[in-house]
Amino acid sequence: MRFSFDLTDDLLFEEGKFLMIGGPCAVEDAEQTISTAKYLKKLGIPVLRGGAFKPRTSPDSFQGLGLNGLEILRQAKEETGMAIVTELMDTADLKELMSVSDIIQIGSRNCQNFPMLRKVGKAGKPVLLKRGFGNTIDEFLNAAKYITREGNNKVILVERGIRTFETSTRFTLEISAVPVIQERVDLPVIVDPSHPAGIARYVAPLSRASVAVGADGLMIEVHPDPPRAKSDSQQQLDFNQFKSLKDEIDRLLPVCNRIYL
Ligand SMILES: [Mn+2]
Repeated sequence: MRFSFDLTDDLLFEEGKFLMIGGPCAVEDAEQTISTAKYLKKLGIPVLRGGAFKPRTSPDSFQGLGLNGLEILRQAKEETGMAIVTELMDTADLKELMSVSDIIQIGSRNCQNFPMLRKVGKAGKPVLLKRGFGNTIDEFLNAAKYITREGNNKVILVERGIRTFETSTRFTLEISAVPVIQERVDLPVIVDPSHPAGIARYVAPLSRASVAVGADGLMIEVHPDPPRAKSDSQQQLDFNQFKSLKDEIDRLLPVCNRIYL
């Protein structure tokens, strides 16, 4: 078996299982996050994403609710029983973040923040490491090694698109990274189709391609009212869009030898 580890007491992630993670780009308020969590839970999605600390390209953009955002995620977890993944932006927040988050996310911009990688490695909780958008596969795998070297093998690798000369999409989803990485390391590889797409209508086709190429899961941005989202509004799926995508994945998984985690 390529990998097998616990995400929580109830969630064993192992080869053959398909991990679905959904939720808003950012935690904006309790209503927005908890209504999304409840909807996803109803569809059987086990893990809720949502940024409390947001790495925004411009300092003028919405920066996230910080610790208040963590409290909203704590409430969503209590109300739905979903596991939580949220991004760590500053290791000073690690303890607070770990009190809520079952999985620690390291974002694309911190993929090569080596002191941070060592610290989350030592912390021992599962880590979701997103590929830096300017990183080769070798650089990405070396970043993962900073975590596993600390004795933490609970690492989920995320292909989320790289920067190329192409500007029609936000980033270029490097679908070939999935089989290449799976051949090189015994870690799960999931795909985030939302950030490379940049536009909601491309999220479903990229998701289908990810299932077909053999990804071990998907992480998708879902918002109750995408046009009003405070970040990444163009690419977030509304509930109905997510439901139809989920129906398509339901049909594809058996063909691709995967069952939902
Ligand atoms: Mn986002």
